[in-house]
Amino acid sequence: MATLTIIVAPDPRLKITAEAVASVDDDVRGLMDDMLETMHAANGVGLAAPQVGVAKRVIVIDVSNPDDPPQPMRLANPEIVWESEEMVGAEEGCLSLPEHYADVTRPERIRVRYLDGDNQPCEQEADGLLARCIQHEIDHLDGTLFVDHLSSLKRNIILRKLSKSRKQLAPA
Ligand code: GNR
Ligand code: NI
Repeated sequence: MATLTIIVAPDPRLKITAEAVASVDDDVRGLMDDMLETMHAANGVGLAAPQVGVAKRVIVIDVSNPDDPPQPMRLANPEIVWESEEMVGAEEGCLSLPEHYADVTRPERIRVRYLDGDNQPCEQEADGLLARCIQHEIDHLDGTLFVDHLSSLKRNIILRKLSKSRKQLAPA
């Protein structure tokens, strides 16, 4: 197991469309475990492979309460096969947009199809934070960040602040 470096926006590696995996083999399982370790260390509830520089359709999620036992989920090639007409707004954050938060409106309930950590096809219905997190992570696989759901004004304010704070940390 290893912790990986999380890429911060703006970065072209966060804008790519990730490739489906052929199957969940030992390599993909290793990636999933490293991603879970990285996500837990960063106190996140989800992480997508492009955030650690890997252009594969792999996500991990753990929306369990920090005081309860962990409930890690490993999903490869996740696809939303149904979404509710009801939409709901809630505040989102992203480990690739540190310290920025905004309200995002998304379908309230979804059904997702995926391969689990044992390469087994699964389907699960989700609502609440889990549904929101699955949609947020699948967005990452298609090069979409939560700021892409906001007005260009709000998006550009956040991206400019991140770009500016990075230049101060590492003068080019
Ligand atoms: O840790 C995270 N919290 C979160 C809160 C609301 C909606 C989505 C998320 S996912 C985010 C971690 C992350 O950036 N995943 O890509
Ligand atoms: Ni994110």
